[in-house]
Amino acid sequence: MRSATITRQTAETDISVTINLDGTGSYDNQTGIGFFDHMLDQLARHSLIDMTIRAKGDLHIDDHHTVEDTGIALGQALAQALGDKRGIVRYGSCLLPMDDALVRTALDLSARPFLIWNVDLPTAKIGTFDTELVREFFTAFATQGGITLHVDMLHGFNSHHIAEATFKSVARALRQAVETDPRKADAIPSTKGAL
Ligand SMILES: [Mn+2]
Repeated sequence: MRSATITRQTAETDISVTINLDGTGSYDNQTGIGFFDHMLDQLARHSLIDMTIRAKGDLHIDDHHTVEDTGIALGQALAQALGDKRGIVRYGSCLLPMDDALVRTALDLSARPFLIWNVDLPTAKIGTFDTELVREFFTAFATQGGITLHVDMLHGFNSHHIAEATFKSVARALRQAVETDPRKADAIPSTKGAL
């Protein structure tokens, strides 16, 4: 079973993340930020990665530390659960529509963190949630997860739909990339022999 638990404590946040890459997409995510929980639930549901997250952060300041640090812990959990990446498909992509929003993700579980983010969220807030934190989350997740992550918005005018489409699109791409390749289950998918 490819799973991992990460606990991370700082003066700003106290976070635990447990994931299972070979799951069914079950989730129990509680960060104290309603919209963010909704997004993390989408990430689990559409990647088929089981996900349990507890985050207690300094929300009296704002949501920034909690969202960023959850991204860090989730990225670390992904990297740990992948181990030496033997047998994985490695690459994934997804073109995902949600009403007005159309978002394209291409990713490589390369151990070379890189985020290309061409997503324009037209409002500063979704409810009480700062929309700029969507990018902060994926920056932290890609950096700690060792993901080359390209996310491009092709259309969209509703911030909730656009944000949700980014999480679903990344989730679907991730689902492909973490899958075990039945034709190469014993090999690390790189001509270098290491990822
Ligand atoms: Mn929604």
